[in-house]
Amino acid sequence: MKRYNILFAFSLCLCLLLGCTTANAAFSDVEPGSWYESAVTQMAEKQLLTGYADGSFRPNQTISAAEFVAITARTAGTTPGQGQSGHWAAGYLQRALEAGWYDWDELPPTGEGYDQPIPRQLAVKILMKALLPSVRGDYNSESAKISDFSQLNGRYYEAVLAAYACGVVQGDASGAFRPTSGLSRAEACILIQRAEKLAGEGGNPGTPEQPSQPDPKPPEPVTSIRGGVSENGWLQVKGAQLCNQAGQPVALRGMSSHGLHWFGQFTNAQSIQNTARAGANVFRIAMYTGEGGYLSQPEQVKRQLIAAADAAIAQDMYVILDWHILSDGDPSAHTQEAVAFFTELAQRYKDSPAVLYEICNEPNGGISWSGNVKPYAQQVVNAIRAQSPQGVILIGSPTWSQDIHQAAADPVVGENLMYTLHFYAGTHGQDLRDRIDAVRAQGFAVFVSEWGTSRADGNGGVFLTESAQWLDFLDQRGISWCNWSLCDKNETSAALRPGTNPNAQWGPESLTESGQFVFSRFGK
Ligand code: IDC
Repeated sequence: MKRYNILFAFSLCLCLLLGCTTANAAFSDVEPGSWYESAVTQMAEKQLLTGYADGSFRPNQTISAAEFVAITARTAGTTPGQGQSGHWAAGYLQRALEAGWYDWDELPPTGEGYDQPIPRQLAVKILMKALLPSVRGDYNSESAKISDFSQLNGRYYEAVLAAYACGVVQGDASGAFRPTSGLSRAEACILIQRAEKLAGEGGNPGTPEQPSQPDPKPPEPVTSIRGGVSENGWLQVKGAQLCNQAGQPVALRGMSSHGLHWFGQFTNAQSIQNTARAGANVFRIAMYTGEGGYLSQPEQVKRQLIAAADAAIAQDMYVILDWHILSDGDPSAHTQEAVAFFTELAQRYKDSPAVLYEICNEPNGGISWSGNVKPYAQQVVNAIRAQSPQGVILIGSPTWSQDIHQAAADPVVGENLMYTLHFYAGTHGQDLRDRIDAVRAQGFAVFVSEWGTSRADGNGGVFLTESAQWLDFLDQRGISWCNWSLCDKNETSAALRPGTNPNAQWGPESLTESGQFVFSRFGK
């Protein structure tokens, strides 16, 4: 007994002498008094992080995506789900993906990026979504703090601006954020701890000068006219609102086809009539350009498109001709083909008030609005206008038609133009809704020409609660939409059950869970 007392007294003295605590003694390489010591120690005590088997923490090592997400998830109190790969952190990553902290393409659930360094912009997005989802930063004041703001991908603007506004991120001595570099394990701990502290305080609303910036006030509900072409005539864009010929707000709601060259059977007269009978007043024809679509077999695919458009017009529906770029993410790579195509189609349909032109489904990849999409859009708009003076034209934007704020900052010149915003209810939420409000407040019109009840990969879920929240938001603003997609593919976003007959009338048994929900929302 005596011996233990002596030992205890000895180690206590030693600890007092060295100023050590029990927890940092747990990591051989966490230096007492270092800038990160207390963050690491406290987080270890709370079991939010662990070190390595050899007793080290490796504070200077670049943190991997899996490590970052796991620590953030534990900090947020998230319990691991059922991972899709055997990776140690797959359960946390699955939960984070489901919660919409990141998109599937940023960290595919197959796991190949899990052990790679996480880029700072993605880390900040995950952190803000997980712990401080309601914080916003003012674009002008916060972007001015970031010397390399131009390096930041538009997809991360909101999260990074918010993180600067509330002080989670402070930038380095030169004011740079270095969005695509990694961050050390020590740095990550500091960021996560700062965010946790703010979250505990109820979330810091933003910069001190504008402490209580309220969320943009939802507009008064728009009473929008439904009905088809015979009732509404030529459409026109007045400010942020799509209106009918008489100038009343109008809302189009309907289905998008899947790829015309893959699931063209569901663009026939009977299928389109089935959706019209359920109350849809618009049909979108998704004509893939890549992936074996129009650019590979133009005549055949164009014939199919015209047949589908005529079938929709015969049902008194509006119809969207969609130049469906996807794997071919840069629209300006095929400007000539698009100009020729839209010139021909706009000439053909110049007297039909039913036709809307969607000129680039979803620009993506290493492209920019001002460098690629806008120059393309301006040329195609001009080509359409040479034939059709007033047909409504829908324009996509980078990041799979999410960067409408970039378009609003540098808009295409012309009348009756709308910007498309695409969302998937299992992936996208409030930040995109806020973006819609911000862009509309600037006077630009938004058309949701594609959305899904699933995750952004067309699968997962279905997310009907989130979908209903989205549709209520759109209804309230009189924003038009088309749902992805009218096909029987075995994926949750598909509206039809596998094997559905395109030549028969459909009952509820023909529709998937997604299809039943969407058809019930056309608003007959
Ligand atoms: C998906 C389809 C899927 C197909 C894939 C690639 O649902 O069956 O294999 O495209 O062609 C989009 C695109 C849309 C995608 C959809 C879901 O506009 O073509 O369809 N999505 O991933 N943008 C976001 C999601």
